[in-house]
Amino acid sequence: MNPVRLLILSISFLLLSACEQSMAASEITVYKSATCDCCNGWIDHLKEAGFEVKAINSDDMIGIKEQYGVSNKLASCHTAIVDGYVLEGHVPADDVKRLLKGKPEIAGLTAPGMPMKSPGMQAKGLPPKNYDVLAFDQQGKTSVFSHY
Ligand SMILES: [Cu+2]
Repeated sequence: MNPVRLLILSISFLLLSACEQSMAASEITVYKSATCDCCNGWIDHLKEAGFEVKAINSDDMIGIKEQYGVSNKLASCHTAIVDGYVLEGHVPADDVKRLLKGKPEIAGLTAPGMPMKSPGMQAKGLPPKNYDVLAFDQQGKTSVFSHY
């Protein structure tokens, strides 16, 4: 094989593997207060579902929620960002996957408050139950994304 052809081949291989890497699970950045236990439970749930998670402790969660357009009514404990979307509170990993696949024109998803039967709030491995995950837009308008 001539060297130029070999070079082209290896470059395209490099590009291909870089591309595959970016297609792999998106990294989720989670802002939480240092003392939040259920936040860590949710982070474990995301990791188990295959997501890369970067957790950042903050002592200004109110400021972070303001910055990302999460109103009081929609607020929970942690605020996370993935691919430009906001994830507020105990949103199940399956919903995050559906969000990233469908890429709807919304600001993000929220599970307002602290639903007792949600990942991070209840014993590991139990299915989410008795709450709604809401999609919300820039104006704070909501619709039900998932019903558990
Ligand atoms: Cu919580």
